[in-house]
Amino acid sequence: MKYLLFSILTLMLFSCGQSELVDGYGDIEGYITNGQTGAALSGVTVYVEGFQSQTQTTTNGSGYYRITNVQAGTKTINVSISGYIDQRPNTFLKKNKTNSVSLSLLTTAYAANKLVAILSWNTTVQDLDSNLYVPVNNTAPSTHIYYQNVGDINNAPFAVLDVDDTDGSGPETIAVKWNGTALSYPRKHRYFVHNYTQQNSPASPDFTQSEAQVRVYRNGTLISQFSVPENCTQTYWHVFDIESNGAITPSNSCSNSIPSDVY
Ligand SMILES: [Ca+2]
Repeated sequence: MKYLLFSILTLMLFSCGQSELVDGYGDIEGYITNGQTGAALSGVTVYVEGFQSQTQTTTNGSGYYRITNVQAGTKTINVSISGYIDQRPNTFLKKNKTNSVSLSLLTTAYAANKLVAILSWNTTVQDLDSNLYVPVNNTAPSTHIYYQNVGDINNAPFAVLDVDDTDGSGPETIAVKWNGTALSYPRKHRYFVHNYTQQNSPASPDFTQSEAQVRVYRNGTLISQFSVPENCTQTYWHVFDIESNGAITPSNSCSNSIPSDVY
């Protein structure tokens, strides 16, 4: 019994300690962009859910917003503008810090009947590159979609790189056609990211410092999101494969050699 009481008291103390971690206030700022074009979006409504009246603001002409003095802890940020799919990212807001929450929004028209992968990162790394292997023929090699071969969404390979960002932050967006039940080429596709800056200048910040994230939407619904692994110091990040029916199989592994073809 003594031991049980002691355990309960310890648990209570520990719980109090945990809640103290989120005492205090922090700020949130970020940029909201069009995921298809990379253009800044002005007039976007942004607020912290549960605190709408105190925190609601809109982005300026640069797509920038800032919300100050938000209680620290896990918060849901609500981001919306007419014509685009709303976003509600969860973020852990640190106290006494400016927390960065930048997002790219898709129009409902663009997102329809597609799988869309949006890569974003911070400004420490200038140039990350999105890559996709598409098995156009039933033999290797697959068609490789990247900045030198951007593809086409309406014709073979029915996949396209819409934005190549080279000056930090992204977004960098690849879209694949999906008819509701299958991809146009109903075989596995492979998506990975290359740290182009580090490859050409090894002393440059690596993936771990880039805070890279990939969000995957299918028909406008967020179905997966990935953060770069904490120990990813290599130059390639194999993020996921897309199965023939449009399902996502995570990989989240890093290497210094380009990921193998899907064959
Ligand atoms: Ca790039």
